[in-house]
Amino acid sequence: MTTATMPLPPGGPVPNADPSLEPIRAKVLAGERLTLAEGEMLYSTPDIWTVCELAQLVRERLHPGVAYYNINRHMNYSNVCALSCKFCEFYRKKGDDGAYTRDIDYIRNQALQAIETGATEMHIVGGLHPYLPWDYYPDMMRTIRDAAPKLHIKAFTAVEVVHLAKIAKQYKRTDRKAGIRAVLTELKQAGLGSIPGGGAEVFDDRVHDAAFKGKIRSDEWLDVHLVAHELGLNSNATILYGHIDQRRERLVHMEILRRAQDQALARLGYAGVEYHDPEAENIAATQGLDRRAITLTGEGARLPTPDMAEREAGYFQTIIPLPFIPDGSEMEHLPGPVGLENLRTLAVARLMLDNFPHVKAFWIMQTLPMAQLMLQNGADDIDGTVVWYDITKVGGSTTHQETTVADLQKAIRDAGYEPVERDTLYRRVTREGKNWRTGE
Ligand code: V47
Repeated sequence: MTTATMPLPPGGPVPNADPSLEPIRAKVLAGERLTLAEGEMLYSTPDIWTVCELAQLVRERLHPGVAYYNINRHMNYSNVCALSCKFCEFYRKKGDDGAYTRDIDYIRNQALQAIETGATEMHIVGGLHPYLPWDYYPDMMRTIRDAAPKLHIKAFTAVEVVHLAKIAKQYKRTDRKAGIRAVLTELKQAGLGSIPGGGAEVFDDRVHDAAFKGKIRSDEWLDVHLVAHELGLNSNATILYGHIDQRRERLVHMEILRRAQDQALARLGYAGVEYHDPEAENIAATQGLDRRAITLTGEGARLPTPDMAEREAGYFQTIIPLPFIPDGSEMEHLPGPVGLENLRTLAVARLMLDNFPHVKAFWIMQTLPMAQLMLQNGADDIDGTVVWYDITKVGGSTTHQETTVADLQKAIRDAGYEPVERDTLYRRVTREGKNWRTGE
């Protein structure tokens, strides 16, 4: 039988076509919020291509024809950590082989090297160091700002910020936000520009207790981001999936994040609509989050812009789904998610997180070929040149994990998009060599 005479598979030309997704399609087209039950359908349907098509529809509406990358450099000031999370390959105990803590000269040098390559951003995270004094952290910010005033400093995951509030002796159990506000205010004055999305893992107590006991829970992670937003700092969010979590728990995580973003957008003047999802009401109530839904995915919706953050009202910019990388961790026996599960989770995140402007396929963890595929299935950003990455090493890679601008641009062009260099706040960058500016 030739291909031309072969019968079509059951259900027509789309493999596993699922007509029960049509009501979801209608809601996506109308820019309406999907319920948790609809999220479960997106995860359980065999028709993954319709899920991807819908995510792509949203992505195209928000960012037609373009995909973003940046020139950045990741730096870890120390891998010494008081915690021992089971999914983590990065942490060491003081005195262990390979434990390191960078001094201020090293940090200054990193900043100088970053601007030498034209970087616009330095992304800094580290372990919860048990002995470094509080002053080390604002000193680090000032050192970078003085050496490289234009370099945007995106630093400290929420769990680090809570740790800093403790070592700065600002942390009060009775008023957690006050301590967080005190340290973020000082760090911002010293040069901090925004907060990365790490450390969120999966907002679920069962998963927390089994895989990262000792780390802050969802309520404190949210406190840090909500306070950052109140101070006019933008932030990102992650979800670390594909270990002992279940798909339902990922959806609850997304529900909590979008409710927190509803709050940030309400502060920026966005109007919400009444939204009722009986299954989600409890989740919102336990987190004390607003009940009006603000979506950005409808036809003609206006995205928030960085000048809004400068008016003391930050917001979540990007969701970054992080597939669990087992290599070298205590949970190495688990297989980790691959291929279609990664593609589907990214598409589901694009559809459920209807008020997040951007979805990032972080090429270091997804791999560049997969990140490229994701650009056609919901993602609009693939992160940057990175240079040095110590948190995860896919398939035996080392800490030197760098890609060139040419490779990033080629991956984006081959996916059918115009590559747009952005700064951390998603402003377009115009560049001549290592000199750059934003604002056109
Ligand atoms: O906080 C740790 C996660 C995060 C593993 O904000 C792991 O733009 C997978 O947050 N497998 C760090 N994930 C990465 C991160 C990030 C990356 C790129 C951009 C941005 C941004 C944020 O990685 C950690 C933790 O949540 N992580 N171990 C692992 N084995």
